[in-house]
Amino acid sequence: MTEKTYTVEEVRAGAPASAPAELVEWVTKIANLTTPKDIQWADGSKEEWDRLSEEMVKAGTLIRLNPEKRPNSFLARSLPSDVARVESRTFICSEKEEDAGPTNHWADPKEMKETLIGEKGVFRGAMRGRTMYVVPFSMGPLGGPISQLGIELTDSPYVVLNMRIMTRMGEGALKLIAAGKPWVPAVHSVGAPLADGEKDVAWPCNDEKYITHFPETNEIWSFGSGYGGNALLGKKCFALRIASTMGRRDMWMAEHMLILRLTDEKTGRQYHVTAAFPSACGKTNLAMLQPTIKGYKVETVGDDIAWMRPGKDGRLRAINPEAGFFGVAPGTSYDTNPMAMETMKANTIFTNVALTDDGDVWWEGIDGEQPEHLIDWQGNDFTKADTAAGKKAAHPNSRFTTPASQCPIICPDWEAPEGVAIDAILFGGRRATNVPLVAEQYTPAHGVFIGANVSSEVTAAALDVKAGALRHDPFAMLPFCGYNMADYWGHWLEMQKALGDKFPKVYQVNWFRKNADGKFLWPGYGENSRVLDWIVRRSAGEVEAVEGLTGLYPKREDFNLEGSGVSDADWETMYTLDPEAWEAEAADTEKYFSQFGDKLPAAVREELENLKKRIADAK
Ligand code: O2Y
Ligand code: MN
Repeated sequence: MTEKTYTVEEVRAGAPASAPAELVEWVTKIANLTTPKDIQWADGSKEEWDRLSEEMVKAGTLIRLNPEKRPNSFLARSLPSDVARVESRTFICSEKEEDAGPTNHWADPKEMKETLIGEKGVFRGAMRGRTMYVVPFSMGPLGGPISQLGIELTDSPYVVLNMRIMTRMGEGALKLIAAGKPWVPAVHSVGAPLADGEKDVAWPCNDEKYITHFPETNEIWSFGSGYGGNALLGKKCFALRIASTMGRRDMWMAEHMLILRLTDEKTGRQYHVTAAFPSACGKTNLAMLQPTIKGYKVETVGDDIAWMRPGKDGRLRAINPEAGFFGVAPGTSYDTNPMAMETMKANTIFTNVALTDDGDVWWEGIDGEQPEHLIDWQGNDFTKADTAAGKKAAHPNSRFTTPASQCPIICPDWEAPEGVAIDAILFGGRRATNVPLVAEQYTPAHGVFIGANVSSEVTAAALDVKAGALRHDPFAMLPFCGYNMADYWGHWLEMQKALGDKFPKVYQVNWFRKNADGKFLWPGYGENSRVLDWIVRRSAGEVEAVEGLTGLYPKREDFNLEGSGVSDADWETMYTLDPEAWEAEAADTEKYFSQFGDKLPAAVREELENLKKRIADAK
């Protein structure tokens, strides 16, 4: 079969009039590399969504859910080998290895380009027999001062539909690009070319995967996966890995953080909080928290990523660069997150959840009794006997992709182009031992130390990380920082210096501490509003704190525990820290930090010494 070739004129003829010459040339170049059967320019319209979703239903990639239960919503089932991010195949291709640092997989940019687009490169002919979609998108509100633009070329219509939910995709973004705004080029292929007459499969992908980032040229190339963060390149690849390097160059910050607004309804005072937790630790639940203490209201700005820049007033302002939520389904219910359940009532794509006999979705942890019969995420019959045998109907990393605008508590300012002014920054993880409920930084550098020290018991969000083990996940950015982690800590220190006392204080939180019987000491969910209450009162200077081993702790009498069911004894246990255990923890931190050598900022090293002194004093 002769490969299809494209001329610039041919590509131009199929492009919207607003497409600039430089873009048409790039699309032509990638089309001649990947040789798709045709090219479609995505405009983000409803007509396009209807057409593509219908085509995918016919192709067997999507199942239309019962419109009476879940209007305009679909179920996709991926292959078992393509169900999550693949960290071992995620590469940072900076010129110098030390700029990727010891926590990233580094690849030489020239060698990686050879692997991707060289004579025998994996992208050569990768889109054969498929349509290449040109997807212009904006991360952040169109034209906003903190927003950024990108173009994803993809051979996956599933990606196009998801990008329409997760980003501001289509005509509006293209117009800004046409007006000369810079944009990030991102190329994605499922890596499953079709020979003439070959029948397609429901979930094309390739066993060989490359999720690659070129920070010096702001390029993203992703090959072999059709799933989530591997394929929706606006999310982890752009909004975190590439954006973190852009932020470093230009004095802003790209963070793995939710953003919420907390309003004190008595005074009308609004506080904005960002929070970083390792993947699948309940960020979406916290972003949509229903406070159990009276007088507070939470509104959601974002659930996963925050881009933060100093505003004209010198305060740190944050936007959510995304337009949708790509949340973990299992465990989500009207009990744990009613607002997420309301958000996904319509116009939602579900991936790898179970299907009910009446055409709706189901997963472990959803409300109500398990139906007698289900179709599991791999398309097989599934009954309670399977559950009893320890099987899961929904994949543990199954997801819903749903528009943020449908969230009943979406913040009225969630699309404010200049962002919201941040009052406090939280870091957390799943820690059954050692880490108390909440602690405030001693100093800004101690805040960076708190972030650098995040570690958590691992969940299912990545394919190749052992679940259950404790792993260091500094700033919850371990899989997402596009450069040397120690330089990233240095960048935080720089930002703190630049903003002075306007830089928000850092708080360490842990909802997951257990007692000796293995029971959680803190009820979590809506009760986390009690922690937010203390944090905002503290950041407003209304309450005092006591010096502790890991930071400044609340005084029991200042902390609202009324009606929480948490006893004084539980509180005591949460704040009982074993100096021996902390000695071991500090030794482990020292070992972890040693991999960064001279790059480790002196201020962070000093904070480790300060911790060691506090431990020695406590012994
Ligand atoms: O992208 C995936 O395959 C799942 S991972 C994910 C999805 C949404 C939000 N956060 C994450 C994460 O791993 O942090
Ligand atoms: Mn995330």
